[in-house]
Amino acid sequence: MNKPPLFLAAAVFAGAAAHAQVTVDKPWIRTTVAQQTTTAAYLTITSAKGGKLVSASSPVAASVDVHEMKMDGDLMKMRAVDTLALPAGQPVELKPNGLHIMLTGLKAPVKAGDVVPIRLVVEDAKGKRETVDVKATARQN
Ligand SMILES: [Cu+2]
Repeated sequence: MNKPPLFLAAAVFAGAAAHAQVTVDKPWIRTTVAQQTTTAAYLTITSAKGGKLVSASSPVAASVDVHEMKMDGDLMKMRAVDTLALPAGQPVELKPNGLHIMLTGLKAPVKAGDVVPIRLVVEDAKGKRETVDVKATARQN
């Protein structure tokens, strides 16, 4: 009966060593104008071993979701994505007119140069979750 706990400890250690499997490049967030309570953030995310982005949050917004843009007839519409697949080693680019991180219920305007923290939760193929803290700098475009 002594072996299972030891095995578990080894698994936890391996999980800890797997951190930093996810890297984020070029995070930024779009500035808002007066009365605007939504905005979008963009970044490039890469999971070395593959996984999926399962949730996002930020202290500046009531809710944060991943959205995609899709043509609906002549209209470009956005839609929430439950999870965003991150193929192993392949950068996934979130950019204007494509995938984006949607922040709704902003508590204050986002001004140029603001640094907005966004927390991403990525799950690997084994269901192990990793938290990635991102700092997105605000700019207009
Ligand atoms: Cu959106």
